Amino acid sequence: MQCYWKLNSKVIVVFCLFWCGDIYVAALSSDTKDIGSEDPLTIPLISDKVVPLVAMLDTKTINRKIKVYIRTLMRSMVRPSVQEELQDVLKTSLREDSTKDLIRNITLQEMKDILEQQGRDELFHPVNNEEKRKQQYPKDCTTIHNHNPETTSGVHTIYPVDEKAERVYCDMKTDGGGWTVIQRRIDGWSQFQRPWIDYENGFGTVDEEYWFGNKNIHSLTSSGNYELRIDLKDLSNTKKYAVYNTFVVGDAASKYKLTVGNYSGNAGDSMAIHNGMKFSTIDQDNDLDSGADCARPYGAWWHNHCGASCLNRRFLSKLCWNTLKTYSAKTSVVMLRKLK
Ligand SMILES: [Ca+2]
Repeated sequence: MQCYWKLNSKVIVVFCLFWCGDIYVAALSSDTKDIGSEDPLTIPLISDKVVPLVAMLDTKTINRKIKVYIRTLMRSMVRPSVQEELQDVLKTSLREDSTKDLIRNITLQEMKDILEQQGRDELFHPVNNEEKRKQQYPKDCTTIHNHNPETTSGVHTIYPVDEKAERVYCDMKTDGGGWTVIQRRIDGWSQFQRPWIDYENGFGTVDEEYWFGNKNIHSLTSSGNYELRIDLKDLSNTKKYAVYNTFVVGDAASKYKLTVGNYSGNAGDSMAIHNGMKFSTIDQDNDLDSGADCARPYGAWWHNHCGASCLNRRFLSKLCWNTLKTYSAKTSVVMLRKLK
């Protein structure tokens, strides 16, 4: 092994990248495979007095540092879900009993050939093609819709937080489509009187009634500009809607604080009073009403004082949206869409 040891030089980087093919597989399967020789290395040096010197370098130290560097590099370059996919593709192409050894010893070219045969060669350059990655891991229904406007409404898989898959209902029809549904109440089938952790992570059935999860909603609305749309059916079965061109939900530390504004629609603005409020659930009273725990009678929401709007309330108590003529709503669909 030739080694020109300059810590601040790009030589090492080029070396490491060159070695990626070898290490790629090692990083996928195990950390046990050594790279290069660990024999001491002789490097000729010339001093400033033009006297030849000979230095002995302990390559074990160098190799260890390079290994750490490459592993770090690979972990930052190849996302875990891509690694899992690669392993899955390889496993389906190799005999089960010898998969482990083969994965460990397979060459870069062999792996590429297998991925190409499987039509998955895009995994080979997962972070070099951002647009492909976005299509492969759509963050929301807007991305799915933009990629293929013919996509129909229904349950799709999106990746709102990193590359963690979440099933969600996409409305590809209303006002041009591309909506990620974050809440739906239609028949009272799902229990909505739930604790903080459930509202944080989401619950329910995505093709029925559900809450998408404050973590997911925060992740989406902090990654770009989103509009919020709320579709309601009032007590006389008349459809009404409210759209907000500003909609942001803060992080867990802010108690998923709501920022909402720029209303339009025909349902009236029953959210304005909740602007700037923290989220409250039956086990976390973050509202401004010191005499009441708004989430208990009115359901989990960004309560200021109790009421005005409460679409997560017990279904039999009727959902409230007090700017409707009937004050209450029978059903609700809450969804968001990324703005251009
Ligand atoms: Ca209170």
